[in-house]
Amino acid sequence: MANVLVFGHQNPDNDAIMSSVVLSQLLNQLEYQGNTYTACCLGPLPAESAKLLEDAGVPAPTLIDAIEPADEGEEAQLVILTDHNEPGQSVAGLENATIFGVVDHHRFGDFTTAAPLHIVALPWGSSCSIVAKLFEVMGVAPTDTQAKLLLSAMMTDTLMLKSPTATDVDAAIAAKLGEQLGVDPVKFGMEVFLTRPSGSFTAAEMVGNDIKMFEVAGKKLLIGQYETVDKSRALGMIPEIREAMRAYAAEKAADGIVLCLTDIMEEGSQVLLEGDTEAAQKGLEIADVAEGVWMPGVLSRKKQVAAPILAAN
Ligand SMILES: [Mn+2]
Repeated sequence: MANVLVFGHQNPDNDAIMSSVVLSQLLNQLEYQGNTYTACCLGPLPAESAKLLEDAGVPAPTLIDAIEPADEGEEAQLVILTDHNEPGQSVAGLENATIFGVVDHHRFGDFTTAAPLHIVALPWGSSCSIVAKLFEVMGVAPTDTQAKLLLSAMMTDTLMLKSPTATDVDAAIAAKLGEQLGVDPVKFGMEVFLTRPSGSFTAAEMVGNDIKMFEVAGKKLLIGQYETVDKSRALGMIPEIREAMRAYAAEKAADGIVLCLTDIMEEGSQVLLEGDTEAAQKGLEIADVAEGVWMPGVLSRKKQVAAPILAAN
């Protein structure tokens, strides 16, 4: 018997948090393989996650910053990665851990393991959709609290099912969870979204709030996304935002940085580029324009920003 640490990616979003929290609960309920499972996170909670967990009386996941090498004669730390699988987006010292499982809805990058492992990867709209399906697979009904936490992340990750990453399966699972809770999933999602204090975000918070590192054409490219219900405030801060992008890229030793200012209501993104973004310009077919480039319909970093950049290089 071991204690397995369960965590989502760096700069956690609501899906990274809720997938680790609720999956840990499910595995503990099942006493799965006789282990215990501890939900962890690799950064501060997003505001909506903190509020949802507090309202539900569920303890926040444990903040961890690195996995240390095992002592002589000890087994390596077991981990489950949720909502990510690429080492560059994971905990420092991941190489010191044994990956017990992955529950994810992203592409697989550089990934090898020494032993067989649990992998549940489906190209659905959120990792929490997969966790919800795992309840069904394991024959367990989610409690109302679990249903609420899962549904919240399904809605934030798919931008209320509007993102092209949302599938019919997500819509069906959301409808079922909404029925259990007696809420309309989209309305509920909007309420969750509006608990974010995004109206007061600084330029640095817009840049660092939700950002991931990718290796493209031998270079390190950061791709960030700031979701808002009104992009006008951010558009008035472009020089500051660009300065914050340069600072963030320098801090992370990235070659270039892409930031999508995504307007959920207008359904599109203003895309800003800083540093060496040749790969991004090629993939997105846009230029590095001072005020950024408006890309209508672009809501998904994964599918409409990262994927075309990776595919073109
Ligand atoms: Mn996700």
